[in-house]
Amino acid sequence: MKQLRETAQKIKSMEIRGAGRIARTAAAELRDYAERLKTKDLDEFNEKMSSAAELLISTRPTAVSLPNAVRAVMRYSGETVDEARTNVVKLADEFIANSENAVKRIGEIGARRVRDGDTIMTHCNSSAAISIMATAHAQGKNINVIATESRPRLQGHLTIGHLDRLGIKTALIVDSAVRFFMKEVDLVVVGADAVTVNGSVINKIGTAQVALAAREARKNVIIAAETYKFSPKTILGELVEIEERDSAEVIGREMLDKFSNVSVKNPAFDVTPREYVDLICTEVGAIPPEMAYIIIKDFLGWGIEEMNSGH
Ligand code: RI2
Repeated sequence: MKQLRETAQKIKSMEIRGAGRIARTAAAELRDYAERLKTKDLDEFNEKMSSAAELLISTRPTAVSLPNAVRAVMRYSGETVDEARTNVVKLADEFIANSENAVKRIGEIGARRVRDGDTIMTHCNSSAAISIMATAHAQGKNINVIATESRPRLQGHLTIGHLDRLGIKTALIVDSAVRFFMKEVDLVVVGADAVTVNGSVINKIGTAQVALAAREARKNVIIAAETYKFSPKTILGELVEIEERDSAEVIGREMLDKFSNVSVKNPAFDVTPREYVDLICTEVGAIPPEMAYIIIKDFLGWGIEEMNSGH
């Protein structure tokens, strides 16, 4: 229980972050938790697994990769605790392996859209988006990247570190300089925390502004998103909840306390309408946003009944 709580806390505090990574971490935690459960009683095992699943899902509300990963593991079955546990381990390991392969495959598919000499703008820190840039670079294409800081958590610093280690020339800019530099950009490549049934993309706050500036300058916007980033619940008309994070991420408490009439708003994500998205690169192919429904239906494999019952 202690380790489960610690993992949940690390995801909540963003010590472990990134939509794909929190999904893999949650799957691994459910596997390890099942292995630690000593009970021989199947009902008790199932109850404890369900509580663990709920705790992990509650840590961050927006990235749909998290409930999708948990759901993939919680499809386990078994007549005995041992059978159930073995199945949990299998499903978790499968999810993690598929997720890692998906990021690699997205790199291969997305790199086809990158030309030698391109300047790519990216926002925040997405392993799927970086996979595209890394693959293009490894293919010998000479690319330059413009990376935003991504206030308030400055995930852009992670991105420049990663690209630097790969030997990719990168310019770091403040978020408000996106439009200023858009004329130098050939392609925008960003990740996703969720993709809705109508092809809208939920990603780090500021992504919608980047896409808007790209549209104005007639530059293509490519989203790098594994199939488990697509949100089945949106088929039922549900909206993706936008996480609102602590004001202390934006301004220190001491500073804020000096004011009487000031509040801070800190949404972690925004919605980019599908009209601003040219292509979504998934591990099963590069699709126009209009095809999001097909991904949810055919590749996530969720039945409507299953969607109605739970997360
Ligand atoms: P990968 C991140 O969320 C960013 O919004 C990033 O674009 C997205 O997850 C996808 O990341 P946060 O955890 O799964 O920083 O592609 O809030 O790594």
